[in-house]
Amino acid sequence: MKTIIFDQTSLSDVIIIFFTQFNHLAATSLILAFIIYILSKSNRVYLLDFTCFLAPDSDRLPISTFIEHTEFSGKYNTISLDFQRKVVERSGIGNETCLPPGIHFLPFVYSLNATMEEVKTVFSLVKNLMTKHNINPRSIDILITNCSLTSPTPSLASLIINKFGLRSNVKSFNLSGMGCSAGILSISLARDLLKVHKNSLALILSMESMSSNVYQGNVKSMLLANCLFRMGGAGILLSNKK
Ligand SMILES: *[C@@H]1O[C@H](CO)[C@@H](O)[C@H](O)[C@H]1NC(C)=O
Ligand SMILES: *[C@@H]1O[C@H](CO)[C@@H](O)[C@H](O)[C@H]1NC(C)=O
Ligand SMILES: *[C@@H]1O[C@H](CO)[C@@H](O)[C@H](O)[C@H]1NC(C)=O
Ligand SMILES: CC(=O)N[C@H]1CO[C@H](CO)[C@@H](O)[C@@H]1O
Repeated sequence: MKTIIFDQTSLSDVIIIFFTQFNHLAATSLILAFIIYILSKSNRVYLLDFTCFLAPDSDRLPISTFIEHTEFSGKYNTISLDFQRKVVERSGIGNETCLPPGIHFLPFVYSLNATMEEVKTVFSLVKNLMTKHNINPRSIDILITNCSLTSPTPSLASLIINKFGLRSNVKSFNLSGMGCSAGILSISLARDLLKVHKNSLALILSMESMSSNVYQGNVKSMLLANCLFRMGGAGILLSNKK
């Protein structure tokens, strides 16, 4: 038979143990509470989803057609033509890449009209993203558009607000004329805005626009853009809602 005898010293031990344990408990729950507090305060930004723009098949321009069109345009010397051919053939650009309708014409059509038609075609991805997630355009709080060179008036942001019926007090930003870096900048801008504006939904439209931006000259570094860029765009939804 086992007996537990508490003498004076062991009793005080138990009390000490109880209090140290209790301290551990208290410390643990304090740390837990602190972690929960930090988590609830932390400015997390979530990527909900994104869609990429898929141009209609009618906009496909095989490499051979592109080369032929640049030859017919009469804007380039032989060295530039050879250079473009070499780069296009080795750059990984495929025969199924797309260029806007204006570039399919001979000679190319560079009008603002053609540019706006291209922009509106790319806008279809916003609709796809909204319907995919059943998002009411009026629930968007922040809108950022990103385009390399096309900077129309009214702005791309205003065009989207009007076309899709976003709220009139949506915080909108149109980054244009910053080249490729605008894509990264627009994500970073959205993140910073979401850290300040609680419970918000941000839509980013990042797009290319080729119609009026095909370079017609003979400077090699500028010619590279003709060979590497094609129609494209992405719609990205970010949020800080839990
Ligand atoms: C594009 O099509 C041409 C002609 O059919 C072919 O010779 C060439 O290899 C194709 N290029 C690519 C990248 O698929
Ligand atoms: C210019 O805009 C009109 C009306 O939207 C359209 O019918 C026409 O095809 C456009 N022209 C070009 C070159 O894109
Ligand atoms: C932002 O726009 C530029 C210019 O159109 C483009 O080159 C870049 O790829 C875009 N960013 C993203 C992430 O698509
Ligand atoms: C250059 C440009 O288009 N700026 C516009 C960006 O978007 C804001 C808000 O829609 C407009 O006020 C600017 O004019």
